[in-house]
Amino acid sequence: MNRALLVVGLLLAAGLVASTSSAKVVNENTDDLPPGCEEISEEVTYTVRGGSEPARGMDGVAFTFDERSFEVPACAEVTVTFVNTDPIRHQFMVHGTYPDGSTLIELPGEGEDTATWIAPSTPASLMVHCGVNQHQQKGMKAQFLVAGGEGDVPNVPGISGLPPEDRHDAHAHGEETADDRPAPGPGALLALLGAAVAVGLRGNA
Ligand SMILES: [Cu+2]
Repeated sequence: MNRALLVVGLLLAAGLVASTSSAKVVNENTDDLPPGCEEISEEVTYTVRGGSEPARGMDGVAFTFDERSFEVPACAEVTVTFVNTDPIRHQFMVHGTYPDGSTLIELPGEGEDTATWIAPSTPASLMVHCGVNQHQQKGMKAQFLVAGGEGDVPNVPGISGLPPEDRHDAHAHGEETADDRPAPGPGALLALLGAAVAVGLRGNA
């Protein structure tokens, strides 16, 4: 066996493990008031479950959040604890938050993490989704209606329609990617190593 190929395989395997091992929270904001907010109007908290379990029994929905429409007052401090019910990566990403444009909770597998942001001072409909490949299309979409909102965000299951493409279509088109699959265990890593070596050997032949 070619030793260089073995090293390459091991490095690939280590990288995969590292990339799937940590939760992250991006653009949390607990004290920077959006324009027009004199103070925090109210503190609201939610615990939201996301993944395949909340989608059970929903036609055409493979992944979703157990609550998909939230109504919050202007200038409210919103704290969300996101619970991932699956052994694969999911996100709770709120678009339109101040000051960075979005706030993200990402979990590589089962577990939970919490983020806080402050709602704008004027009516807005903020879109929430999971940005992992195809998850939004499979139903992982929600909305925050701030001060009554500005209408429903499109394609929120049970609120404003079904996702445009269901899981059967996605699978038929072969669109599932590495991000979609469970985090690799030892068996998957060995398979990856084997594949790397096989590719290398074929290249040498
Ligand atoms: Cu997801």
